[in-house]
Amino acid sequence: MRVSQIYAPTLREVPAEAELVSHQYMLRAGLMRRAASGVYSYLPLGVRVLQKIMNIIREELNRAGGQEILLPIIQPAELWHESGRWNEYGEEMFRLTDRHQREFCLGPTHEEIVTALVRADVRSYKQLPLMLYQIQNKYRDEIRPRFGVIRSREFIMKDLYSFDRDEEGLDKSYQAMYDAYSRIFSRCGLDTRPVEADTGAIGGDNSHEFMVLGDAGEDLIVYCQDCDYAANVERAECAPFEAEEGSWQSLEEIPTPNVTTIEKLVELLEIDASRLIKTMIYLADDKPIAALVSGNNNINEIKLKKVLQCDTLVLADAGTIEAVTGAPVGFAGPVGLEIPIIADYSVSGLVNAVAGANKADTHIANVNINRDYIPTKIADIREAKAGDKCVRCGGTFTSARGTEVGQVFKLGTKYSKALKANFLDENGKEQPIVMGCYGIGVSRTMAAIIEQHHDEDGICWPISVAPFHVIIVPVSYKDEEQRAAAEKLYEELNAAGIEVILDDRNERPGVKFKDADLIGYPYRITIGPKQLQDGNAELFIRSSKTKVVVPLSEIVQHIKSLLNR
Ligand code: 9G3
Repeated sequence: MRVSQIYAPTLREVPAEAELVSHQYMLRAGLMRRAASGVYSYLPLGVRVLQKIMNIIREELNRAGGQEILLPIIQPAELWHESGRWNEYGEEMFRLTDRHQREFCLGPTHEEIVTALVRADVRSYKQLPLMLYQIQNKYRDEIRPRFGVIRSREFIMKDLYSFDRDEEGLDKSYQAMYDAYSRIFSRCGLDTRPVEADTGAIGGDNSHEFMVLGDAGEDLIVYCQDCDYAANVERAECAPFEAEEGSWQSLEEIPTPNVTTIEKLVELLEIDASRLIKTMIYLADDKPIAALVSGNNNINEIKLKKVLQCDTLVLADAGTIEAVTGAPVGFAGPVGLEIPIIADYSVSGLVNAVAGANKADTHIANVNINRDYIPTKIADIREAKAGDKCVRCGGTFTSARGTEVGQVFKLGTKYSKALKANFLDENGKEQPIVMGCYGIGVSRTMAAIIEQHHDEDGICWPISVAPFHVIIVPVSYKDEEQRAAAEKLYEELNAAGIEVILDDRNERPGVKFKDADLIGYPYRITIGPKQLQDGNAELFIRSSKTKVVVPLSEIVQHIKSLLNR
């Protein structure tokens, strides 16, 4: 390939809409272009990288027993009615009708489609286990597409679905995928960390997210420095507190005019926030409940919803708070409440705590659980945070932001029951197939690799996913000797099966070097007049920015050894 021919328009300026470095470089290096908000076109260099990522994925999934299929993008609404999910996703789902007014959606995921495919043909346990995957565009109408392809409305996903006869089989499929993901991401040069995740709306009982750590990440995770526990804060378990010692004092009202926040209360009473009971009033399935957590923690609403087993959970508005507590917002407390109370472990062990008095401008001291209020339930309903004790080993949690590039789920029989995908076991008894689903954001992975492999000059591609391995840059292509030497080397590298691109433009050397650094080819061979006289060329290693002079007669062998060929 030659630079004068490839469609890879590089940009000098940083596009205004790009906040993230990977988004900036993907536009500037000519890997992709924006077609609409959250919709992108991939250019030749971008496609070459995507293909390499996809081939690494295919090699590892095929090795683990996966079979590649290709599922439809337009999906009939009937299947989503059968699974009960047609109305679950609202505006995020792209919906359309065909010429006969029949309803369809553009596939945001493929559980329904693949379960309907399998139920028609799998009838016996002898046909299980089965692992089917596709690499295909997905469509989700994000409210705020941002960060380039990291959060776009059309994106490329590899989604694999496993079909087993029982939970034991699912555990094996899940582990096989978990291990395959570790190999895929490390072969892509991506440092990922698997974390325990919440299964969310898709059901099933547990899941792991493969996270790329970085400040641009939209997810918050906590991980332990002393053991390998790591979890999305949506799911991270919190260690119970040991109950405090101390004799119970009698209740005492404290005038706290206009003290409606934890901070002001801490300042006024000169006590630590951990000694306060923060009382949050929610509507769970439209019924008021109180959730208690210590002043230095936050409620984790996903955990609270699970404890309450409710469908909807929203914070109560000021009117409801006044009606339920008899006081304006900021003075709610557990003492005297007539509604169910869920107490987090961070308050259930407190002795002589301070809480709102359910009275305007008043708090109450020396509140003790089971004397002054009886919780309906004591549970882990708080959001884990840095500094918390590790629930596994007692070590200390650290927090970090992360971006999910892969996710593995145990679905169980949620879809096979809903869509009647059954098989006959050895005794001829009808059983629902046990499923798992496993996604990798392929376009998101490309962006994540750039996030982890770049410097101030541009991208530094790992060899495994680089669009080309080597770029040859003659200082002057017009110069007869330099051109001849460059063309000869180009032929030799191609003949050696090395992916090489030749910069044959009549541009100033500086422009050619800047483009090569921006696009991030791993190796650059510069053919310059001085070194050429001695039969040498200069080899530039992009990632370490080191230069070495190599005789032209040895350079092919040198590149081969660098590529471990
Ligand atoms: C929808 C819409 C958005 C969605 C979903 C459905 C996320 C949806 C969860 C998954 C789970 C796994 C297979 C590959 C790995 C992830 N956003 N999810 O189900 F209709 Cl609009 O997609 N699916």
